[in-house]
Amino acid sequence: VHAKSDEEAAAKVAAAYADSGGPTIFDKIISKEIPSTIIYEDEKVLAFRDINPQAPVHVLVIPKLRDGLTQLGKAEPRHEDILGHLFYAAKIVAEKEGILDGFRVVINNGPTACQSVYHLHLHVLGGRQLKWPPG
Ligand code: D5M
Repeated sequence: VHAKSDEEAAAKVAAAYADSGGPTIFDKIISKEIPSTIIYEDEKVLAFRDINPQAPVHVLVIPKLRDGLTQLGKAEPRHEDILGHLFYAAKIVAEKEGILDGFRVVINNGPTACQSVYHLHLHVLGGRQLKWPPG
């Protein structure tokens, strides 16, 4: 019961912040004000370990420039290149982490999907048998 109300409370907070376009914790990760374990980086994207891993490998891939991409649902034609770049970076991460044979890429979009950080990010998950469907 507690877990459920905690989840509901978190979803409410997330909903309030959703799409506000304000800064997020990922800005500080990009600027390296907050430390992270970086798995891959280039001029456009950063990939780092999730602080709350849901699998032995759990890496987030984010655009360094958010450019309005608080969530996938805000994507516009101008974002096509960065969206492709993010997916290719997810493949590089899977390769580096040795999970190319089985991994999952997830994007949570909006409070109903439990998105908590409003800076687009791909979750790359693997290193164990993954179940389907996810919760
Ligand atoms: O996923 C947001 C993810 O961001 C969630 O899995 C935790 C992760 N997170 C939050 N803060 C940090 C820091 N400081 N380092 C690494 N990972 C972090 P969502 O899809 O929005 O729920």
